[in-house]
Amino acid sequence: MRYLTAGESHGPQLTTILEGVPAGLELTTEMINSELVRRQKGYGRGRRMQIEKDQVQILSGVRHGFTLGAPITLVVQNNDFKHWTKIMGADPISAEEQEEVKRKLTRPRPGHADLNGALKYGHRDMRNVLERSSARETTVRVAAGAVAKCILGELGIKVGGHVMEIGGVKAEKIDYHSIEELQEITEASPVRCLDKEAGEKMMRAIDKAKEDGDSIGGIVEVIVEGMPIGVGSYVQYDRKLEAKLAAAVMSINAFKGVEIGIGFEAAEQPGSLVHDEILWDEENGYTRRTNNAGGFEGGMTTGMPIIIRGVMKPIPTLYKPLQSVDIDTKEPFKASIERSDSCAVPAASVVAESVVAWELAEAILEQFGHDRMDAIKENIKRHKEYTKNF
Ligand code: EPS
Repeated sequence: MRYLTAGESHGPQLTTILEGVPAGLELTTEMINSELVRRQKGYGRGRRMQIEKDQVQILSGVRHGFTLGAPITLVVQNNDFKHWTKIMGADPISAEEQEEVKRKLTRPRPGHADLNGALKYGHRDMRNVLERSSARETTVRVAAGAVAKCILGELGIKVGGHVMEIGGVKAEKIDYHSIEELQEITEASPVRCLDKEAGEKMMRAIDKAKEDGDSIGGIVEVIVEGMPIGVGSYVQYDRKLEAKLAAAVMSINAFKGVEIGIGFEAAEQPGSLVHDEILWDEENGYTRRTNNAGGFEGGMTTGMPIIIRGVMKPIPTLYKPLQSVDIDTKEPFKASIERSDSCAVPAASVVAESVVAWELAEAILEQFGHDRMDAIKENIKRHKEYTKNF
């Protein structure tokens, strides 16, 4: 299974084509829209989110609520495009129109893709970079992730996510009994935080950043329950599922680091406290006493919950000006902007769930078959029996 996305932030629409989704998967517009809505919510977003009301159109590969096995095309219109038709149109515009448009960007924002992207592709107008590097693209990554979640859901694999930290405010570790309970609590929190008190403090931190014309980042965690044992492989570097997940999370806009299980904390502990002891019982087969490995050993799943965290840096588009250089005049300047989010960590937690779901669904299909959902279900059932009695 693979997918590509296309589309600019202020262009007409975002598109993704999903290739290799098995036939016979229940999939509706509503199932995808409910995920798009989750990404759009979240305390700290700017005015753009009031303009957009993301709704997917399924343009191929699905008929009467079930996938056909054919490529699935998903599109989401950008409502904001109506304000940008001249600036973002595909066809050439006249000199007078260019004069009218006048939105050439020559002042790179520190922390954004602007300068490196302009140098790489030779764009003197950095709008050509920012339009595609914008996190608006994550809309269709969430749409793709929604399809992956449907695949996992039919196989009894559940994905949840939450925000652990925003702008230095850390959530206390709160126990939850099931992914459903985690989802219920985080859905009710404007910052997707399990710890209500910390959530309030996070909102105040976002207010403060906004007042100061600044932005703040944070840490999100994704948890996946129900993965069969032994998905992924140790035999080749590019088949290690843990590495694929890390790459997927790192590919989210503004993400700068990933941890699995206890992650960096493993450096501080002896092996006897880090490694998860192996148990066996008739009902559950092989399990672990602890889950410090976050569901992975040797690039393969252990059958324990997958736990992966990612850190998002503060958004680089700031009201508070930072020093930069105009690429036309080479003069220094201090940039200020028209519109930005002060914090997009809650939205990023939904994106993280989506990209993790995609990688896991892809790994499942690679191991258990690509064509039909009913055959994949059978194969997994057999595999579970096999591993239990191994
Ligand atoms: C973004 C800048 C803002 C965000 C945008 C990502 O958009 P604009 O430049 O139109 O104000 O709102 O995020 C989204 C539109 C979205 O759907 O998440 C950026 O530069 O990355």
